[in-house]
Amino acid sequence: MTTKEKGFSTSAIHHGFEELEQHGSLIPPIYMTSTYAFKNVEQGAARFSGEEPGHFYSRISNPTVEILETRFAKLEKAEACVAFASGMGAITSVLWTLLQSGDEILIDKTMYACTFAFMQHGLTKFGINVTQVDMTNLDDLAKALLSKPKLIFFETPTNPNMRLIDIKLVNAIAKEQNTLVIVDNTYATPYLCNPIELGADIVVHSATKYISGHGDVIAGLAVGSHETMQRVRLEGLKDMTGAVMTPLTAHQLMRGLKTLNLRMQKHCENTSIIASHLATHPLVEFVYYPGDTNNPYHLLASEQMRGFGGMLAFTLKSKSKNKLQTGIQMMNQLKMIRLAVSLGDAETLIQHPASMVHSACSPEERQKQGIDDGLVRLSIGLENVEDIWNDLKQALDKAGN
Ligand code: 4LM
Repeated sequence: MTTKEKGFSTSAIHHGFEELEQHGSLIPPIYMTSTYAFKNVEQGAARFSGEEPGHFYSRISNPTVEILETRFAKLEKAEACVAFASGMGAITSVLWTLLQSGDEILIDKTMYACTFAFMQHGLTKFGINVTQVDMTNLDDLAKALLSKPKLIFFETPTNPNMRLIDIKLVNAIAKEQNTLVIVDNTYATPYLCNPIELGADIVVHSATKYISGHGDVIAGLAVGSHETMQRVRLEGLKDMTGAVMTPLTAHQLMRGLKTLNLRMQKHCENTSIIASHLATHPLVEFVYYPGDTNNPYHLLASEQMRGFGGMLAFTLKSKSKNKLQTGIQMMNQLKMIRLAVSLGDAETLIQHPASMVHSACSPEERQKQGIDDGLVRLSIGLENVEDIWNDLKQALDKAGN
C-alpha cells in the first residue's frame, strides 16, 4: 500500500465510499428518504444543533448526496462541496448566503443568460449594486475593485463566446481588496481546470452539463472552504432557495463522473478537429475556439486549462442575406446534430444564443456582452468526428448557395 495521492480518474471512481461498510455494495446505495429517525430527543437536538454529525432532513443533507459531495470536492481540490437541484440553484444559494442589501458585486461582461438575469434583474431588486466589467481587461478590473466589492463572479471560458479570464491574475488583484472570487467552471470541468488551485474562493457548476454528461439530469454543485460551504448549506440552501439535489440525481452524477476523464478527452479531440475544419470552410467568418493557435486566448488556455474543452462558437459570412439568416438556414439543414440548448452531452448540440439561451438579454445587453446576433454555438459530442463534420459541411454548403 502506498499513501500517494490518487489520480483524477481513481478519485472520480472510488473517493469517499467504503463498500464494506455498505454490505459490500459496489455502488453507493440510493438513500431515498426525506427524514431520519433519532434514538432519542437528545440525539435529535444534537443533530439539529450540529453538536453531533449526522443527517436530520434531506433538504440539508443525505448520505448518497454526501458521497457525491465528498468526491466532487476532491476532484475540484476544495475542502467541501454542496450539491443543488440545478446550476442556478447553486449560484443563487451561494449568492443569497453571501450578500446583503447595500453590497456591491462585480460580474464579468459575458455569462450564461439566466445567471446574468439573476444578477442584473434579480439581485438589483434587493438593493445589491451589480457592476459589469470586462475581466479580460485587468486595468479596468483593478479600477473597479478599488471600491472593495463584496465579491466578483465570472465564467471561464464564457458562455457562449469563449472569452477566457485569467483566474490567477484576477485572484491576485481581488485579494488585495479582500474581495471574494467566485468562478463558474461549467465549461472547463475539474478535469481541465481547478480554479481553487489558482486562488478562487468558490467554484460553481451546472452539473447538468459535462458532470452528468448524458443529458438526463438537472443539477448543480458548489465547492469552497468548509466554513463557507457550511454557511451556504445552512443559509442559502436550507432557508433561502431549498434547491436540494435528490439522491437519485446524486447517483446519476456519480455514474457520470466515472467517465468524465474519457468523455472530456474525446470532447476535446473532436472539438479540435471540427474547429480546424470549420476554419477552412468558405462560409465561416470566425471560429471562437481557444485551441486555435491564433486565438487571443490560446496562451492563457494552454496555461490555465489541461485541454481546450468541448465547446466552440462561430459566425458565418453572408453575401445577400444577413449573417443571422444564413445561420438559421444552416442550422435548419442539419440532420444528425440536434438543435437544442444545454451542452456537454454525448450528442452534438447546436443553438443560436440570440434567439435561444441569450434571448433573455435585450439586444443592447447582448451587444454589451459581446454576443454577435449571428453567433452559433456548438457543443461537440462524442459521435464519430467525421459524421459530425459531414453533417455540418452539408448544412454549410447548402446555406452558402
Ligand atoms: C445553456 N446553461 O447554456 P442549470 N452556468 C453555466 C451554464 O451554461 C448554465 C448554468 C450555469 C444552459 C442551459 C440551457 C455556465 C446553463 C445553469 O441549467 O440551472 O443546471 O445551469 O444552454
